[in-house]
Amino acid sequence: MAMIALSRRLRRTPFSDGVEAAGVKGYTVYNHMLLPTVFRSVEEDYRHLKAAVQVWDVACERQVEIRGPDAARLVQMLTPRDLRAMQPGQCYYVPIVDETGGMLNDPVAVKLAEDRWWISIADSDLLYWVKGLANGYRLDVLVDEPDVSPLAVQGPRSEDLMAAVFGDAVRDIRFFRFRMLEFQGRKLAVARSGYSKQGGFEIYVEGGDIGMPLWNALMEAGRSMDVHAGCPNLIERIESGLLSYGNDMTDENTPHECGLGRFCNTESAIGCVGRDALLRVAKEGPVLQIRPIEIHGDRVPPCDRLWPVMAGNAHVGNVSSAVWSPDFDTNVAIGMVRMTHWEAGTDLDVITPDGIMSATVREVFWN
Ligand code: THG
Repeated sequence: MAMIALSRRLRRTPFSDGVEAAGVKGYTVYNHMLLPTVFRSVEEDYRHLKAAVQVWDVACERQVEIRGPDAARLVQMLTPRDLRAMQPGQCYYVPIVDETGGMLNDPVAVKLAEDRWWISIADSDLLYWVKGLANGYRLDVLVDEPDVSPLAVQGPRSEDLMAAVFGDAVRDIRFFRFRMLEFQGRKLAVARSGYSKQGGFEIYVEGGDIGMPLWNALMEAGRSMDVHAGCPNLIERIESGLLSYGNDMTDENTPHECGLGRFCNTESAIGCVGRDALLRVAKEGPVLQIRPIEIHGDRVPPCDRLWPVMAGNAHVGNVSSAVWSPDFDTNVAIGMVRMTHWEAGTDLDVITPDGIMSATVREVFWN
């Protein structure tokens, strides 16, 4: 395929020099920023992620910062997840919905203080929706995109690597909690979280100037642990059932269709702008929903569009992400399937660019 042109609109990150030095072989664009997709090969990266430890430039997970007396009220307007019990030091995975209940984003919300929050966004321009609400409702808040760039450390040896750089305090951080830890005299939020199921941390690097010093410190400290530059891995994330906004769901889908009903407390999420719409759709239940799908036979081609899922001549869903899994020796996929055909064990056909392939709806993802 042809090259993509670099320009000011396609933003570099504070870690781009390190990513290039590590021999990045492919990128995607995410929140108008470079996101690496492959270093050695997607399969080699996958094996290494499951065995060792990787450092990921996920600066493209931009922060929408909300601060001021109305910050908590504004964040609750964004999501049907009830935030009343959330404490500073906690992170929540939160569906963000519009007034129709359509998904606008699926970020991690980080509560720094009662009046200061970061929304760590997936690939959509959520800043404008948040600014629009703040201004339309005349809220007493400031909304902007700060100079904060997440760096993820993922894999089974991530805790030992993080302890070498930040000290043993990292070992006491619980899942989806963060602590403020020091690096070169700067306090950074360090959370146990990340876009893999191999375990790991995310460092919210405040100030691009310490991006490369931190990248280099992690690479040096991890030399004996086989540390390598990595990135969110397509195979591992499909096996794990981690959704990709814009691929697996869009603003046409409700959180319930996305299988994110467990992150909704719509009845008690007073103030959520999508609350009435979601109360209506949640009563009936969704008529299509995300499912793990196994696609039998040869390895699938790259999935760069929806692949129709058929039951005979009836179109009953679409595959949105698919890839060959070396560990499970089959193609693993994520798709939306209509209620009539979403039961585990249902056999279906998927229309791929390589032809019609038989498939089976699975009970659970592959982890
Ligand atoms: N970390 C941070 N920001 C992010 C992502 C991230 N922004 C973009 C994107 N990823 C947002 N999407 C997700 C999707 C899944 C998860 C986090 C962000 C995730 N899900 C777990 C799960 O579904 O099992 C855990 C959810 C939970 O139990 O609360 O981690 O990765 N900073």
